[in-house]
Amino acid sequence: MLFSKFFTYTSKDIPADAKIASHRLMLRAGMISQTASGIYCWLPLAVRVLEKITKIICEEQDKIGANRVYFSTIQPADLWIESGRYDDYGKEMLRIKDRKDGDFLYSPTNEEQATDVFRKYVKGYRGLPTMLYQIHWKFRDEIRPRFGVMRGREFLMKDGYSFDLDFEGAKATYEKVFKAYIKTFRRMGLTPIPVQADSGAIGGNMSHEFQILAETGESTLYYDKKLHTASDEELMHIFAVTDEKYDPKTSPIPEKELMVSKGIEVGHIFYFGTKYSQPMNAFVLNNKGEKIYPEMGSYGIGVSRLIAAIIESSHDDRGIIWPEPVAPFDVTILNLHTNDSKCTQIASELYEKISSVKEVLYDDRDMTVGKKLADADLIGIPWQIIVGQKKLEAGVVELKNRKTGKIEELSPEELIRRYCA
Ligand code: P5A
Repeated sequence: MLFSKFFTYTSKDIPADAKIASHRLMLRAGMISQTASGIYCWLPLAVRVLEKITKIICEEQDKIGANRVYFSTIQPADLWIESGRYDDYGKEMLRIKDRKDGDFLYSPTNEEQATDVFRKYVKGYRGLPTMLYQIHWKFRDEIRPRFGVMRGREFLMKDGYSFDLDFEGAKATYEKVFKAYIKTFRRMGLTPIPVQADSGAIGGNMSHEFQILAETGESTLYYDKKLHTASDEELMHIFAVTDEKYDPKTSPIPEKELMVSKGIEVGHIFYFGTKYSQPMNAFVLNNKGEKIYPEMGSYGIGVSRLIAAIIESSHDDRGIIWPEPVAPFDVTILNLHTNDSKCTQIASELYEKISSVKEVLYDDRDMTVGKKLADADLIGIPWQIIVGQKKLEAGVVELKNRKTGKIEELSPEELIRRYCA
């Protein structure tokens, strides 16, 4: 991609209400454009990151046999009347009338719809267990949208729904998704802290939030310090709660073993039994021909919020530092002197060759050296190849690591060999 053709406009002017680093940096890097309170347009740089995150999520969901779908964003109110949630959901739900005066809503979540699709197709126990998921836009009319895409009104969520024949099956599915989520977040360069959100009535903890440590997080976490060294198997059972649930009097962990940190909730998973399958009459016949209401769970990841969480946990004074697996590009080539024919020849050649193996943003814009270097640090692509007059005279270009700031000098040929060998 040529930067001169890439719809990305960096800026220093950002509104005063952008208080946290991720909000400020997303605006400065030209990733999002606000349309209304809590509602954003996602611009090319951000879309590339959303797609990287999506790909990682889908790969891990594939491995546990979940099926990707798109539910409709608009749902008839009838579905929610059936489950009994239509009135309970309150003002957060965006309610819509169509031209025939029919009641509709914009999906804030899709438990009802998943149950509806399930009941239309699955009639017998052989169809279980099964899991449907999507990555799609949601709308919740939050009272206080804030911190940019961190708490939006329109936001992108991965939402999954599972159906099992009995509690044991549902528990096994829940544990499978739990582990897949841990892997998913780790692959994005994050350290997830699974927090017990609800000590469910039936056997063990069956609701977890996945938190990312960050000073700007909205939740306060209390957790056993063993969590940092626990295996994936142990993670689910190590004490970790949010402040709403923490009571020093009943805490199973002595204070000196406890860590207290701020966190950002990037995922939330639930087991809820037959809460929807029963009222919506989504039954299947078991192997004895008896009616069974599937045991269900739902599993959410805040995909758009994740971008903000990743930035909160990986940035410095100069800008974003993308972890390689979610970076919008693998490497950026900076042609510092576009009017110098030697610089342009070398930079173009590097671009052509390296593009065949990596995703490259070639900064071919006619701008000052200072602006180019500042933009590259702001946008945060993990590797920068800097092509400048002086260094080229000495036969080298620079390879800079955005995270460490370390610069290596290499000849263009060596660099091509390194990437393309
Ligand atoms: C689980 C999947 C649910 O909605 N139903 C389907 C369940 N859970 S949740 O906790 O309410 O949301 C899942 C994740 O979505 C993110 N999220 C948000 N992101 C940005 N702005 C918002 N207003 C917002 N609300 C929720 C969170 O990451 C949450 O964990």
